Amino acid sequence: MQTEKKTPDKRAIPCRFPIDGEVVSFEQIKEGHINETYLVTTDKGTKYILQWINRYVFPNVDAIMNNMSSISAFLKDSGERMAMISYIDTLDGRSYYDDGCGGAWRIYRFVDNSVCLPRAETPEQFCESARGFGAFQYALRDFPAECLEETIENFHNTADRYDKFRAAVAEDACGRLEEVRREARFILEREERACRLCRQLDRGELPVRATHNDTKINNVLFDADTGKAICVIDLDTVMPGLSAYDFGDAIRFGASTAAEDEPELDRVRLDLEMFRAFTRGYLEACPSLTAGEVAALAQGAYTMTIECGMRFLTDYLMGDRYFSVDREKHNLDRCRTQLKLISDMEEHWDELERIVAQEAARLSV
Ligand code: GN1
Ligand code: MG
Repeated sequence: MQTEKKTPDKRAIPCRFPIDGEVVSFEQIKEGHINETYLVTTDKGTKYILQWINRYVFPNVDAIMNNMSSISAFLKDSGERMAMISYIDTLDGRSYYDDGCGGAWRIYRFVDNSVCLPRAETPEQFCESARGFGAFQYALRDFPAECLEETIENFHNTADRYDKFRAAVAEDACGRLEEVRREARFILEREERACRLCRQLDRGELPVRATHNDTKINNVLFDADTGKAICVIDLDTVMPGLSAYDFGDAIRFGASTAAEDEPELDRVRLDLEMFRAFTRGYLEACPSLTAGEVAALAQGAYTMTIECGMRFLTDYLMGDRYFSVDREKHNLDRCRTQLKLISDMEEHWDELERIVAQEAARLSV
């Protein structure tokens, strides 16, 4: 017998936590492709951020929550002045609420006077976001990364992403391959170059750090008055990784002249001024990077961009099961912007390397 799929009453979820007052408003914040986020306000005027965690993507919610508590504990013990959001336990003392319909929910107090930017409008803003991510990396420089659980296995293992991509191409589950042959070829031809960081990692040439791994600018909270970065959010993918991943993922999103899903590819370019601004902020805020890590930053931008393009295309081939989509071919449009950025990076490669070297030199004199 078929059982009906239950859906929870979302507005009732906040009452599972010790919130201050009665819920008077409940609005969805449309950011991010994976989890669902809501701004909840009570009659006392207290605001909270409530999140539904996508368990298709994050099957091990306990791992996420454990990683976050070990990081918070480390920052507290080491006396680092790095602000972090703290989740509120449920009324029965759990770190998240299981709604019995397959959903996991967690909540934190909205950070007063903070704003989240969907994109950087100026190099100064982008530089400030880099200071936020750089400060996070710096605060965790001595954190034993191996203590963190991998919340998504092989998340930035580019070689493994290639294997999954090839499997999706071979299966062509939705009959979409014909339409994307050009993009698929573009990605496959660049495998050696895309996987350079993986190989450096295997050879032990780069230190494994506790990294954020999802460094879009909308994962930084800024002070609404001063414009300064307050803290980084969306810590679900904090895992052992490379500093170049954090640098690179931020670049692929924030140094593009257009939105990640811009269908008009002529509008998509890599903005070198933005690239420089992010490099400057990141290096300033994270002076603990080794020379090898600094030398790997431009490659981080390349790897994260092609990897993300490949992930979008893999999902498109598999029927849009991972990233949420708002329109037909949404993942294909997203893939194409990333590949356009890759062409731009190839064209300006020497310049990218030069900018990183110049910004590093600027700090060491
Ligand atoms: C996802 O949901 P959001 O926007 O924070 C994805 C990132 C991608 C990004 C592309 C857990 O992040 O890896 O870079 O979309 N997060 C996960 O915009 O897969
Ligand atoms: Mg996010």
